[in-house]
Amino acid sequence: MSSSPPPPPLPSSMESLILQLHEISAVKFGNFKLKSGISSPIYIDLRLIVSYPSLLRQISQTLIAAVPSSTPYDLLCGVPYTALPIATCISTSRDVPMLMRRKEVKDYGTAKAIEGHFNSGQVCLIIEDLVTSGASVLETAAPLRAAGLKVCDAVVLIDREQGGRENLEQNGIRLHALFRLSEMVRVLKEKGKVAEETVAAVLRFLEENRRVAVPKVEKEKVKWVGFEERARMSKNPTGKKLFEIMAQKKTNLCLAADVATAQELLAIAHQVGPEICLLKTHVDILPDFTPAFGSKLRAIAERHNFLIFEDRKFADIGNTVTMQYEGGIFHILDWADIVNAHIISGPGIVDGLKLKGLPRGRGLLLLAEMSSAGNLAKGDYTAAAVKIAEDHSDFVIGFISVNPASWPGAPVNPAFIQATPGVQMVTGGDALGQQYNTPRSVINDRGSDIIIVGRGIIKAANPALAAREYRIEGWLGYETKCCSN
Ligand code: S5P
Repeated sequence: MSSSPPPPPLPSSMESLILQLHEISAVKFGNFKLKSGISSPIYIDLRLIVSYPSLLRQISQTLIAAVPSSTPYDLLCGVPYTALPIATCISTSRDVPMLMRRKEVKDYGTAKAIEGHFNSGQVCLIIEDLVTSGASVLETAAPLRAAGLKVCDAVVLIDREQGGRENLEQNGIRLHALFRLSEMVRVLKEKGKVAEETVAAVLRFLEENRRVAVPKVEKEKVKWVGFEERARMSKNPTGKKLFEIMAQKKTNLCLAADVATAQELLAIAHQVGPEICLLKTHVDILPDFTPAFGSKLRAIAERHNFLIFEDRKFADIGNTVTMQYEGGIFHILDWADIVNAHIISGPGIVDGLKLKGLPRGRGLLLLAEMSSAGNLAKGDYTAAAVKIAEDHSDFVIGFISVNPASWPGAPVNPAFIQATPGVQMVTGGDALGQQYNTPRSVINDRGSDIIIVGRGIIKAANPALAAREYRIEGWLGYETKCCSN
């Protein structure tokens, strides 16, 4: 038995809403299997309301008016999918910004669980069409809360009175409902829309199913593997060495040494060397490059125990890249432990680079994603990079990635290393499309291993100190993963 007292009669506006829902066949009687697994003699399909704009508007307005004025909120989020149009209507009519939760987080790139702008600490009101156990509201509240939003209230059209209110309350969410299912069927009976036996069957069903448990979503236990073990898993000598250096030096920081001259680069390599596992160069930006550059940098790398990654981003056919890798004025093959490549030209690029690089024990990172706004490295492109890497795991040591935790089949084979650019202590971007995430979000939320930091360090007043701070942040992220294992 429900402990709550019988509700007061519904206002006529609510009765009219119920009759309209019945009119458009959004209320069905029969035998239906619900999301929670139980069989129900009544089914409510509010997806239909998109075909009735004036009803949709009416529902939206009545719904938001049901939220007590003492309930504050900065944002709205509709539970996908049925409540999305309702939330949109409320958002536009009340001028309250809306967020969207992605139902399929199996997306790539910068894909987030939540779309829209918000600040941590803002309050988000959840909009839902109908609540049974409350599971759907909780599924939407979880990523909102994980993103730093406060979720304290949810407003729904219909409360099926099957434990949703209590389950939500236990999770800190107050439920505001326009009406209960029992009220709805009583109105339909009074108006002669449904037979007495049917109403009795529904009420009996409600009585027998007062508490539908929220289905437990067992988080798949992913076996977490530390860098030492991953060093053993890598099939490439440079890949192994990189993991070993990270574990020994306790650093997952890569410096993007995008400074103006070779002289400056060698100087900063010296300063920052103790903090990093990897130093990334763009050798073609150095006006004072000389053939001795490579050996000088290698001497510093050996002294401080880091590897050298020339961010050449090869992109041509296999035959051309063999020449670009080995020849020209830079002779990259001679001094860079690691290079990277786009896969736009297909797997032949990896074959070409491998031809030259593998006999020298070098490694290759594939650009599976990019950090810049509007880039095209996502979806099938990212999946193709993973496939090519698997097919060449003796030479490919990992990926340049942004959000590998969101790739289908994630986590990817732990023998591969994930290195992520677009990192600064605060989120943001530059004027040319670069997008920054914080070290902790890159390592902990986005499933990466290495933070690649350029201007965050080289433009700092004291680059060595800044590098230390990034290293500490990145490593804390790694250690957090170890602890939560
Ligand atoms: O998608 C990418 C790939 C790379 S390698 N986005 C990037 O920013 N990079 C490189 O990372 C870029 O070429 C630069 O050297 C570094 C980022 O530098 P920052 O100054 O923005 O930290």
